[in-house]
Amino acid sequence: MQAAHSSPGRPSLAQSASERLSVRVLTIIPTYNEIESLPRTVARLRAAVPEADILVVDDSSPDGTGEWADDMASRDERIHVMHRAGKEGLGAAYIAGFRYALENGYDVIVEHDADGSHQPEQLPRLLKAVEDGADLAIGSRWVPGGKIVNWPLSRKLISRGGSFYSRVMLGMPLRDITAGYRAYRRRALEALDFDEIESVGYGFQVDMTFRMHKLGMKIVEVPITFIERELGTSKMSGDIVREAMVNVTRWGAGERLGQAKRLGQGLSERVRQARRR
Ligand SMILES: Nc1nc2c(ncn2[C@@H]2O[C@H](COP(=O)(O)OP(=O)(O)O)[C@@H](O)[C@H]2O)c(=O)[nH]1
Ligand SMILES: [Mg+2]
Repeated sequence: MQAAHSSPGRPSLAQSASERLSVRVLTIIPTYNEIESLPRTVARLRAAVPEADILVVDDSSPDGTGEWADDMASRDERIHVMHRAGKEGLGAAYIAGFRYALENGYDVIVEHDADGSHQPEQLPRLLKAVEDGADLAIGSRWVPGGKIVNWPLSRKLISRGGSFYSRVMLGMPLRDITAGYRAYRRRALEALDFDEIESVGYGFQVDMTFRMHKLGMKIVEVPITFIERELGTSKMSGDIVREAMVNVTRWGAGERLGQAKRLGQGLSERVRQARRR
């Protein structure tokens, strides 16, 4: 299933662009009870971006998702599976996937939900943004051209409100800070200390974005159409939203305190200099 022009294991980002630099892409799909959705997502990904490898990170789903993935992996060398002992949240699953990606020499690492919300057919847009220089490409619902299908107003308000609050508190000029459809350049993940990232759920995405921002990484938002799942159930909960809000407030306050301290130090330094004169 590999484009004829690319050397083994070194496909290009965009299928058609033989002249482009060859890179290895890993799409990480965290799963917990996604037996109804994962098969279709994997099939669509393999069709849309055949040169990208897939890593399913399953937290011992009781519904057999992990076994299904094992079966697929035994028949397709581009599919890999990581089994974790129990449900530890999306953030922990992604961090395990990131470590695997770095250890195995991938150049671009993608976050992709199993439930059909992220469309594999739009992945080339994210890869293109990385190819064009982004360290982090965010599939964004809240930039012009971005859309959400099948969300009630209440959930749209939580998403927009969460991004707005994060943007103001953390001082990041981004529209969709909680988005989960993303592509990272290898060096962006290499710059992180994964042990410091504790959050689950949306907080994990905000935490990652904020760290990228502080590291001076180039972050680009690419419009996507997000489609709410039709099968299976969401693992989103009030707790996850609350945790994200508490963390953003804490991080934002930490930033302001740091700024105030630096300002204070600068001022006292200037007073000292003035006295010396
Ligand atoms: N491995 C793992 N995957 C998870 C966990 N929680 C959620 N996921 C997966 O993360 C993706 C997004 O979760 P979802 O429930 O759809 O959250 P929502 O899109 O915010 O409603 C899906 O592929 C889930 O199966 C978890 O604790 N462990
Ligand atoms: Mg979902």
